[in-house]
Amino acid sequence: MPERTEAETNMGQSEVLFERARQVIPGGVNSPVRAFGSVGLVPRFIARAQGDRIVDTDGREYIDFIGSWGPMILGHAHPAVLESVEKAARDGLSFGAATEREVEMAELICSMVKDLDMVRMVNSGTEAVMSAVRAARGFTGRSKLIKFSGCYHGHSDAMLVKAGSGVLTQGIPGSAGVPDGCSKDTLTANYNDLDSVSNLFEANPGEIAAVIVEPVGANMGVVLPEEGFLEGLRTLCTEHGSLLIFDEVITGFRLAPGGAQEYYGITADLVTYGKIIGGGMPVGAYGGRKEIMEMVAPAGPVYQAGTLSGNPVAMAAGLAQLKLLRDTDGFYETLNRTGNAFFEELDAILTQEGVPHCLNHIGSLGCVFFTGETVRDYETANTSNTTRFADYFVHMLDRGIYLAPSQFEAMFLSSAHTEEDLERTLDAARDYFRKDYRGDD
Ligand code: KE4
Repeated sequence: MPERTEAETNMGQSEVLFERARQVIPGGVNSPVRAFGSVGLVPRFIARAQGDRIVDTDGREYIDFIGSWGPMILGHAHPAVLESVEKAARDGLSFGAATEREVEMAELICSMVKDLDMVRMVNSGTEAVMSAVRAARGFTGRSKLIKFSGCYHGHSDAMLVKAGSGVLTQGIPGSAGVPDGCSKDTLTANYNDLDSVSNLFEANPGEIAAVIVEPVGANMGVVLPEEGFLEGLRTLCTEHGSLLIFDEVITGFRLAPGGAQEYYGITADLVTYGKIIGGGMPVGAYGGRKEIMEMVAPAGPVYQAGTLSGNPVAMAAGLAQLKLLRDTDGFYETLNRTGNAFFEELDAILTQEGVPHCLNHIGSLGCVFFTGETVRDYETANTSNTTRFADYFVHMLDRGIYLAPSQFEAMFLSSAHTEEDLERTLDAARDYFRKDYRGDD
């Protein structure tokens, strides 16, 4: 029996909770990526978090590089966000009626994103994408959709075709329970391969409602758009009368106040948001120019609804977070500079220790692939040595560094990550790669 690592030994309360959870929750978790399946460990059950730290139910503290998969760009339990939530909650949790905070939220988002006329609040990124696709189909009168292998756009039926994130982590092409009728109109192209997109347009003339893309792939690990890729999608969609949908559930309000649209200087026809705009509460949104968004009920014939959409407490969290991002001088310059420096240093360690790797990063998002290939799409992402990744993950967890428990996710930095904690993380990585690759003890 191989010796158990500290991570395997220190399971304690998480193991007890996981055993209980598996009796009453499928797989013991409410989202597959939390299950630690691909790294072969009992998932850590988290008790609380503050800043860049999370604490598990055994009282063990970690430097957190998941940040709830993106929302915690200011770090956990930011006082201004908590205060805003507490204040809103005292006035009631939900009314099922219009509130001022929803108007303020829509105005704030539209003021931060150039050319965005209108948004509709929903409760998750999945809902945002599902609704944006429906609006695109309603606006164009067309049915077909192009997505990219390895991109993940939530779990609505039409999106579970060669998807990323947990689908890719589990190595499954899609999902059971999705009838052909729901996915036959979803065509898949290759990321960073404009020919694969134009071929689909040529083969389906006048039938493509939209192209949906993660402007930075962050669900097959991090994969950056190559020069001309996003511009090419913009041109193809315009030429063919199709809508370009930027799924900015991760990149929105992370790369820049205006997200990837601002960062790359490209205007999509529809954009989806989630994560950061909720400040940690369940929020999603989709938006675009007025002529498209006024297709959405009750203004137009595209139906979409939600009991808790625009929930006042969730709006309070999102408003507090977005206002801090907008009003903090140099926030994005500082965060992106810190992120670039951190990932460049990690890259240098891997290179210095002679580790075959590809480290893709942009601002506060990054990912290490254990492959000698340049990772530029789903196929090359899949050349990564996931066994090596799992070993690296366990080592880092033992050293109190909480990475995403899957090769096909991203590391998320926040403004709460201290220089000291980033240095500690680099030291842990240096030890691993030196020990593991050089045999040093
Ligand atoms: P949610 O429905 O999970 O709020 O958002 C779906 C979604 C849509 N679009 C993009 C680009 C996304 O990254 C996501 C969700 N991201 C994953 C992490 N890779 C959520 C984590 C999870 O599934 O638990």
